Amino acid sequence: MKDLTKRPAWKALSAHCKKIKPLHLRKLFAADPKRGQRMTLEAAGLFLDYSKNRITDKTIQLLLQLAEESGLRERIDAMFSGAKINITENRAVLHVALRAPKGATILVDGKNVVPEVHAVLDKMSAFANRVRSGDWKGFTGKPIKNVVNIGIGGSDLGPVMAYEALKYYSQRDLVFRFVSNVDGMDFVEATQGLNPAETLFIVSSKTFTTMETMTNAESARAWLLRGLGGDAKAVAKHFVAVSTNAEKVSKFGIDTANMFGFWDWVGGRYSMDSAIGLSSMIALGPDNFRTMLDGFHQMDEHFRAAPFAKNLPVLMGLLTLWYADFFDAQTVAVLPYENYLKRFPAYLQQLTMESNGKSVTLGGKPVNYETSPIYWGEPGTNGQHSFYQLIHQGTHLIPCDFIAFANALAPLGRHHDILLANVLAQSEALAFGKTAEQVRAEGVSAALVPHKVFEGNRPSNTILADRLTPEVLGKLVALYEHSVFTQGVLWSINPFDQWGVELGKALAQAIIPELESPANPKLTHDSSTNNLIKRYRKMRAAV
Ligand code: G6Q
Repeated sequence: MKDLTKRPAWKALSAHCKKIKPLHLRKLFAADPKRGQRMTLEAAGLFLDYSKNRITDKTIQLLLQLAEESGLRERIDAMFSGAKINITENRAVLHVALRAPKGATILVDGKNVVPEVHAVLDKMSAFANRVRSGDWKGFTGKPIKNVVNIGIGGSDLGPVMAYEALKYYSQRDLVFRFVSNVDGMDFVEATQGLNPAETLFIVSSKTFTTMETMTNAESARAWLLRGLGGDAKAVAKHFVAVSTNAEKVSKFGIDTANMFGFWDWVGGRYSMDSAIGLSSMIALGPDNFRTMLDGFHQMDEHFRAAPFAKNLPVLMGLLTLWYADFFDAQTVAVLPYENYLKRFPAYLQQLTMESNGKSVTLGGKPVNYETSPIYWGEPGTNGQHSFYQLIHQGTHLIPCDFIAFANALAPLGRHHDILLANVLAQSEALAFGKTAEQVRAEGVSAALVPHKVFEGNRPSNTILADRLTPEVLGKLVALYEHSVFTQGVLWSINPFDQWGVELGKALAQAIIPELESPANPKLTHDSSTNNLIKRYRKMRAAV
């Protein structure tokens, strides 16, 4: 296959974007009164309005052509069929198998993995029900009241996001806390006020070697034993593990009967619907968890089967590439108008940037185009009183994804109409702005006119769903997962490894003894790092 920038559609897009850039959305809408109805797509219950993008039908046609020329169809089929598309780690990439219905067949190395997936789901369900009903007792015979998930990265961000997003459905007499950071205060705060006799720790770690998680798990064990009189037998009643590494789990002292497994074909950032979601399942109950999986699966099927022109994740992925590569847009803002989605942007940051923050192709050659933009965001309306100023009048072009729901989970007076009026107003303001003539017509003094002009022509997508249910959350996450996949395929990069996180980890291992050594260690770093180590050793209080 030709390099991306040599493909005919890329060349055509390079020429085409020169024609699009001077066009204002005001003109595009004026020229086509049906644009707002036409440039929409509904799939699996999610409605996407992409009309407020700086595109024409020709743009979409060329982007779709680029997808074809990039072999997207074959890559999708390869992923769904269990091919080892994570070539730098020689692994299949099968998060879609985690939500495949019972009876489906997905082969990895000739073995159908779907029955194993359902066996783990059943085991999780039985355990979740025991904790939820009070049947699972702690070491002193008391039921569990507090569930603390210990994990980091993919073993934390998904569970935290899902718990926050679906808190409305959670069992309210259970307390859920999440510890991720190796900063000891994270652990201290997460266990603040908890009774060890009523606390269950879920140690979530695919490898069971991650420094942060193991450090926190050791502190949790010490905290528990301190609280329960020191009998090591207590560990079995208060610790369960989610991991692929049975040996390490058992070494830690957790009975492997209380271990919930997953597989090397589940990437960390694609694992919230595996056993890594155990805390979510305890919070929501097995039925809600399975409904969430069904939502994921509906989007998977749409992605797999829908023609590209009607394919939600494909279209969103292509639009992201359009701005990143042809408009030099460096970021994408994700702006959910749903407070429960407050951790969704943080979750997406890992999904998007750890996946596509790459600068070499699958073949190991440096890319000569931009890859993943920076994702960021906060829920509306809060962001409107903060960083939206820059999106409206700053010098950066920031494509926005607005996410809104037609119905509140628990309607409260006029709140929801007011909330929705705001999200609609923001995309309108960004697209159409306000001209100097309009500002002057309001009687604004000449000196102030330039300050009050809104240039507009700032692109956005609006995703509208019925209400934030477990099923809809599954669809939303799968939508972004597959949009990220689409981008990765077009950029010819591997979205499923993360070698970029290794160097810092290794250097930290070398620095730890240099900070802890009682004698003055011989430092061989650069002069800045050496000096900072010396400073730290001088400044820190004796422990
Ligand atoms: C995600 C990454 C990374 C991983 C964490 C935790 O895709 O691989 O964020 O999830 O480093 O790893 P463990 O689950 O092995 O502790």
